[in-house]
Amino acid sequence: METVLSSKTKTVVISPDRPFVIIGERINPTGRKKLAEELANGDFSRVRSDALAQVEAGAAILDVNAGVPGGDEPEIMRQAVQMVMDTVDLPLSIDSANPDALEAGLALYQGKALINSTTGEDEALERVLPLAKKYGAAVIALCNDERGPVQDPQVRLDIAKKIVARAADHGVPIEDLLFDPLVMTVGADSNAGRVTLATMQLLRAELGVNLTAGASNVSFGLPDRPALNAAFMAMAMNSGLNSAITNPLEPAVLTAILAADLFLGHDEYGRMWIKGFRKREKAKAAAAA
Ligand code: THG
Repeated sequence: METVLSSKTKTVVISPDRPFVIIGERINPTGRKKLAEELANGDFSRVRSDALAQVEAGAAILDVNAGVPGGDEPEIMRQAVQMVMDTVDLPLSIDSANPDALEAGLALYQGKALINSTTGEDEALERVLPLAKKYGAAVIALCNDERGPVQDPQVRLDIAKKIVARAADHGVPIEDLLFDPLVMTVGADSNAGRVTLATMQLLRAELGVNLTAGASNVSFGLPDRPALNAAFMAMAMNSGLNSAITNPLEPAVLTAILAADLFLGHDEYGRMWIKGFRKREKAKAAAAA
């Protein structure tokens, strides 16, 4: 199964047979006070620099979240999407729980975007699926519903099945759905990682769908987050995760992704691994000089 996203001139394919796709997470004011302030004041310069840095580090898609507390989210989304489009040429993931903000981004975006996201709740599906159809976008589908996150992989699979059926009713094909198994911090529930990994395996085995996840969520509230995020990423990739919303500027995470791609047979002759190694050596030399 191939999930295809595009920008003006670039196409990105997410598939179990291809290298992992990094969706850069940093254009998101949640937990970034400075960025939140700047966005509220109409300063989008950090959106530009974060876009450039993440693409240079290896992101193939960029997530754009404009959720500033008390801010005009549709307007901030519009300006952020415009800034990213003016800066880099790659597909975007328009990240909001607010349908007006989703539509503000989609209406302006040139290409096949990713809508982030719908849940399995009827209300969310009836709002988001028509937007996907109208703009020809793909959709991230979270495996939760009105019950909130349930710590049971079978329940999460059943929600995914419902979303597949509902999407078909709206003319949105299964390959335009990226399922998010729900990543929550192991800091709050030590079983959260296990449940998420089992959900990934079930979704792949039962539905054959492509997957994505907010992978950095796994370590919220714990020390040494990069080490946890990197280890989780390698385990998740072995469970079928083939894209993630994560931070490619974090060397431990990026290295884990490249290593796992190599071990999973997605890096012929280790070309990407060797290229990554050379890039790190060059950066080290530049830092020492
Ligand atoms: N699923 C889907 N979309 C998502 C999430 C998900 N979007 C948002 C989020 N979860 C994924 N994105 C992030 C972005 C940042 C962080 C975690 C997940 C993060 N930020 C640091 C913090 O808050 O401490 C701050 C980073 C900084 O200062 O630069 O951890 O699950 N579909």
